Amino acid sequence: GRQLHPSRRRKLSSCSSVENLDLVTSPCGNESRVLVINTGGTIGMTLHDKGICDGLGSQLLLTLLLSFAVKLNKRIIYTILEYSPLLDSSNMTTDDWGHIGIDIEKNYENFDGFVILHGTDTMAYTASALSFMCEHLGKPIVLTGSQVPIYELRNDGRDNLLGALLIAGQFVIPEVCLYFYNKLYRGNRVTKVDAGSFNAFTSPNLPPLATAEVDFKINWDTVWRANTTAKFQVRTELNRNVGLLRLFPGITASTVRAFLQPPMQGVVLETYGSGNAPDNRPDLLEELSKATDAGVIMVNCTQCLRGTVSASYATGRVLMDAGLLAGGDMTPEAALSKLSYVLAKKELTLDAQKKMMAQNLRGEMSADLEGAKLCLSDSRFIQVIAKSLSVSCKEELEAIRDALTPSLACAAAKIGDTEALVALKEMGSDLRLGDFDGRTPLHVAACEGHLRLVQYLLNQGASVHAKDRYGDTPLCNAVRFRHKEVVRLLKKTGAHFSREQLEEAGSELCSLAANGDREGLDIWRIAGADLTRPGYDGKMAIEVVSFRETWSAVITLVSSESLINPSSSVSG
Ligand code: ASN
Repeated sequence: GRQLHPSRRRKLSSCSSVENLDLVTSPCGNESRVLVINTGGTIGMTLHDKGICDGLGSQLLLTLLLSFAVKLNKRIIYTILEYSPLLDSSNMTTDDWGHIGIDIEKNYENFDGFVILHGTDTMAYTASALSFMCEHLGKPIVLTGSQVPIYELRNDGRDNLLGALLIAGQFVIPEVCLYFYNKLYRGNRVTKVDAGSFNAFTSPNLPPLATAEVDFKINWDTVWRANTTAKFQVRTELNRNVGLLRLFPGITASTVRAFLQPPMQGVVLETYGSGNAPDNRPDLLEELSKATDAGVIMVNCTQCLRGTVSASYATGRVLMDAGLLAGGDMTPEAALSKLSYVLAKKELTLDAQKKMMAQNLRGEMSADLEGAKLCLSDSRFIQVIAKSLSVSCKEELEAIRDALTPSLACAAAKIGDTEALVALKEMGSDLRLGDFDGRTPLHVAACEGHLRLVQYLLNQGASVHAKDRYGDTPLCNAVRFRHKEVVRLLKKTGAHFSREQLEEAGSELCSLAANGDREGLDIWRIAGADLTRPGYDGKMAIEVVSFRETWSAVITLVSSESLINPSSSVSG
């Protein structure tokens, strides 16, 4: 059975052959699942007399893709959820963002990644909004679409879709991203810059997260690291009383006044250059001050495509004086949707909302990192290695670092040496990376039960969804080695078993029950296993508790909330 929750607006693609597609099969047991949500846009449209309209549906999209032969060492299963009606993205509203958010939340635990097919016109807005709405995201969400419908001979839809599908199925990039024309961008950094080119998007202030050449090159240093141990959730409430106001020479105070009237609560002011506005226009500045005094949150973003607002010009300072917040290098799309998200948090005071607006929440603005980055050559460790191998150039040093440090980090995690991990991190190593078997320091720390270290790694952005070459996550490891507190912490951070793991758990549970292994059963329960899941012979764990064994196993099973009919099972 599908785990999807169709509603009136959303339905699964009606063709069952498309519902689950194995893009690649391989002898390796490692497998991942991707949910494709088709919202509409040019990518699936056909040409009619009246112009481009109508959705072709996901069936054709994926049928086209099946002609691709891809060589991967894992199997990716795609499931499609198609909205009805399919929308041109110009027709989308904040409600549609909410629907997408709800669908991702409902299906979060059943999939390793998500692809959203979307029209290009407002894709940057949707990507920005989803990036804020998705709190504590641990899996990739990749938006894509195309300039030319996929059914046309020359089109960009096929490449964009295939790239997005492969990225979402292969890499744990815990961000809302946008994939277009061979590049993966952070969703809240993009803007549409070209109506007639396949290269329609750019990310002016942040390099791409990945590029698709012969291989995908992931820029792991840029990928966002979650730094909390909280579970994924989607905030669908958004405040619609927000707006974008672009300054232009000669703008009148009455235009500004009219724009800032209630119920306006949040405004992105698009200013000149590095955040400048006229400092010889008291009438204008007064309108802005009046609005901020009345509680409207105003953010200063530049009209320039690239660059950041700075307070070094007098013409920029006047806006600070008028109560505007500096928007750094945020795109107007990101600033607007951030306002919409923050203003909907009614539990926060106005000051707390302003503070939140000024913070970097999802990598939407660059932090001032001056002096914060430790140079690779500062590291004693690297210096010693570099000397003994007689290398000196930065690229060689980095290659050595990247080859050695994942294994070193795993070794440090094994013995619970947080200091060694801190040192490795300071010299630029990425603690999220896996060794030759795809085992990350978090896997190792989970096996060993080093709770503090697990917490540290999670704070450093380690992914609870990382799979080693055997398909095991840190949660599987912690359960296997029975580290209850680690299991609790990983669960709290959003770790969960995959659908297959849950399906296969029945036999393991039965064998634990047969041995009267209460502790074993208990840890599976904490980790989220369903204790009523039957084993390979159709029996539930409760039915195989041996008479010889203690009653404790029975007690564990009976006290499990998930047990359907405890009284009849026990009395039997
Ligand atoms: N109008 C279309 C849309 O945004 C443009 C496209 O997808 N290329 O839905």
